[in-house]
Amino acid sequence: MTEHARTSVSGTEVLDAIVIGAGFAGMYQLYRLRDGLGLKVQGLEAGGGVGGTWYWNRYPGARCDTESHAYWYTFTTDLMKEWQWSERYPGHVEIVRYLNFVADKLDIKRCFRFNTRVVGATYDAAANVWRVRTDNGDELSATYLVTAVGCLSTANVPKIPGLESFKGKWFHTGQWPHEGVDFTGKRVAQIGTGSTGIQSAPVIAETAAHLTVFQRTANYSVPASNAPLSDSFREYVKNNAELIRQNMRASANGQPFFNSDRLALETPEEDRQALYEVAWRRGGLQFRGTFQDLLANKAANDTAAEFIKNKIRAIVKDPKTAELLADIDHPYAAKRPPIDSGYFETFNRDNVSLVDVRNNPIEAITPDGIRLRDGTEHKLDIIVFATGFDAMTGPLLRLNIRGRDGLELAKVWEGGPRNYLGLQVAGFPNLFTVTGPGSPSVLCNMPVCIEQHVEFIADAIAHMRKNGLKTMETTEAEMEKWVAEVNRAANATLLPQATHSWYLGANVPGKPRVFMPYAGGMQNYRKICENVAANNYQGFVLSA
Ligand code: NA7
Repeated sequence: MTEHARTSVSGTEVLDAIVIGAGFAGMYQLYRLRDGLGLKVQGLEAGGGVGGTWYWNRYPGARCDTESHAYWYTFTTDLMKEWQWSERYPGHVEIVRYLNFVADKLDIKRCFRFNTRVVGATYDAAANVWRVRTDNGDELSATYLVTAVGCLSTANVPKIPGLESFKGKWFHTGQWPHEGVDFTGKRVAQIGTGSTGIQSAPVIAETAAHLTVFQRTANYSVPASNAPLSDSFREYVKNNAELIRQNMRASANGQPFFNSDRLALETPEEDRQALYEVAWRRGGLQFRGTFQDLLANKAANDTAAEFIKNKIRAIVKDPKTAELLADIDHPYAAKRPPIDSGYFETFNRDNVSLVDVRNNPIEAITPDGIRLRDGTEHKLDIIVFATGFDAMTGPLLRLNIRGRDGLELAKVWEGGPRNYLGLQVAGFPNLFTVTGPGSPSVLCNMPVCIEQHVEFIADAIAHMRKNGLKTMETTEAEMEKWVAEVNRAANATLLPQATHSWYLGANVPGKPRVFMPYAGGMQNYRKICENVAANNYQGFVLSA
């Protein structure tokens, strides 16, 4: 026990901190509190190992859309120099291997209880502790509670009547069986054409007898142009680790590249097309940075949208399928822009077909397959739900968190998430939410915003302990102001124009439509947080 640990009235040890989740965020938070501050910390993780999102998302083709040399911890360049990625975009197996490498290096696995899901967390004001219950029946107490549960960890399986009657097998991509799924010779349905579906369809099609993709909303996608990394690039990364880290921290999206200063609307048509063509061939998320005004101006965005739609029409041979795939109803990158490895080309295979469920929705799942509203029935052996997540709020709400006087987080958020800086909710002292709604989170390269939050939280706790302060809690007034700022930032962009986006909670029936991530840019958000800390944690009430 460290000198900081104390004992509760019932005699059970009170930990300094509990960290929920063993992904990028939880691992670093635990390390930072334990080794940086010398606290007694317990980690709790539902999965059987470290990895977070990547522990669960093992579906065919699962791969990160941030380039590998930017998808890792950068809090120390030592780790950047020791690890070598093999491909331009890291696949899920390699990411889990990387996170295990870091966990072993930092010796943090011994501080996590795996296969342990948190089912409740209640603040005990008299003792100033959080009491956390797990599905193993344990109760743990700690002064500080940090959630590091990720933004995309609560699977969204649509409630389609009849699913329980299906005689075949079904899977959600975010809860993929660790032993894998054999599609050989099977008639497979994939519902969903977001980033996940766009990654999985080409791989499933390679072995399935037939793959039918059920598309509700057509989506843009740009080639990932994934490839093995050359030795010279890996050498470059090693020699330039500090520069890469600085660029990631200075950019709006936590990426190692910067968006161009050029404006699409001020660029002559011929040059504009040439620039898009170069960006298309280079591939990846950088396509979004071809021009500065793509997410600010609809007419500018239209130029990128039309370029991609024309590419789809050129790639897909069957004109009807091509038109369905290119019939995209929202601005480019207003929803998360996928990148792919042969997605549109997949529809040129004889064993792949596309079904429009926008105009002819899925009515029921039958024992033998999927029935559409017009009565058409698709006979199936396997259904893959690539239907996304109850994003951002879902993972937090299912923790069943109660603050002062039994106040339920679910109650405070019934009209949508409200908090300060995405970090704290009034009525929930000493509870910190890493990459909570209202922070840049999913609009940023996740490790970058995670590191910033983890460091902010660790510094705030250090400040409290140094100054003999017992609680840190934001106020209703600060939450109001921050929610207004989150809305202002979103409305300054085209992002809210994708009205069916999970950024808005629109993919989950009944979920409040509130734009959740902070769209003001990671570099600006970082400055806001630095000013808050420098001004004695302005917006938080610190009590002795
Ligand atoms: P997304 O981006 O939420 O995509 C889910 C897809 O599933 C999307 O095409 C949805 O159509 C579709 N969907 C959801 N429910 C249904 C029903 N009931 N019927 C038909 N189609 C449905 O999730 P992903 O897993 O692809 O990606 C999530 C993030 O992970 C991604 O953005 C990256 O950040 C990593 P819709 O568009 O709602 O009409």
